[in-house]
Amino acid sequence: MKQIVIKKSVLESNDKIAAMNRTLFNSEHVFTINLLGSPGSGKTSILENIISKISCKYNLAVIEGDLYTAKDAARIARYNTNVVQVNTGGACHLDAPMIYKALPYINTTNLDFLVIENIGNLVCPASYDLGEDMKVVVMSVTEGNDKPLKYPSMFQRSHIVILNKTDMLSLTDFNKEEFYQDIYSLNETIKVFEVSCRDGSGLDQLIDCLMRAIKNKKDV
Ligand SMILES: Nc1nc2c(ncn2[C@@H]2O[C@H](COP(=O)(O)OP(=O)(O)OP(=O)(O)O)[C@@H](O)[C@H]2O)c(=O)[nH]1
Ligand SMILES: [Mg+2]
Repeated sequence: MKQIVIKKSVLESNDKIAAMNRTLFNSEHVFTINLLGSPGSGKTSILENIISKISCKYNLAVIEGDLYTAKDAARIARYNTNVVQVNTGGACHLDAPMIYKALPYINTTNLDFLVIENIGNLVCPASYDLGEDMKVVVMSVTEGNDKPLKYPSMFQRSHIVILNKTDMLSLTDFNKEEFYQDIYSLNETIKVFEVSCRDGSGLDQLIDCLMRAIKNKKDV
């Protein structure tokens, strides 16, 4: 009982800072996504593909969440992208105050698109609003098609699910029919993109969708 009260107050104060982040993103017309998913599902690999195709057209910045290392930020920095590493020191999710503290290190003036790669975890990060426009969850076929029903809030709160590593489909027992049935039973408006960072399939459709959203936010 006591734990429930504490959790509520943490989320309430998180929401206040998330609203401040959102106000900044809206005033600067920055389309912002919270990139979520299990460890190793392919979040950074997808981000690398997004950067290569979007950065010639739009100004992009990245906030990388990691428990202790700067390995993903180092991958992103290779693309000459504005990237800030946030280390949580062991915490299993990013929260809105962490993003608020990172924002002074990003020039949001003339920024079009901000991607926040969250900690690899299908549970806790779903509960923390960061001020983003969209939650985008990455899951890979190697994780098994039962994950949406086992970790429902992540899929209920996301706008997009990226089903990654489709090049490995034939090596797994992933059942696409069950996956689609489960995912739409949790969230009937979620958009699904089947992609592979290995052979590049499906990425153009995903990137078109993101580019439309970036443009819409610019035009608001
Ligand atoms: N076969 C295959 N491997 C992939 C694909 N996408 C990513 N990988 C591999 O999966 C591993 C994990 O990819 P990352 O992009 O680091 O995954 P992540 O979700 O960012 O991982 P964390 O940040 O540690 O949670 C790497 O070895 C990638 O090369 C894919 O579409 N197909
Ligand atoms: Mg990563």
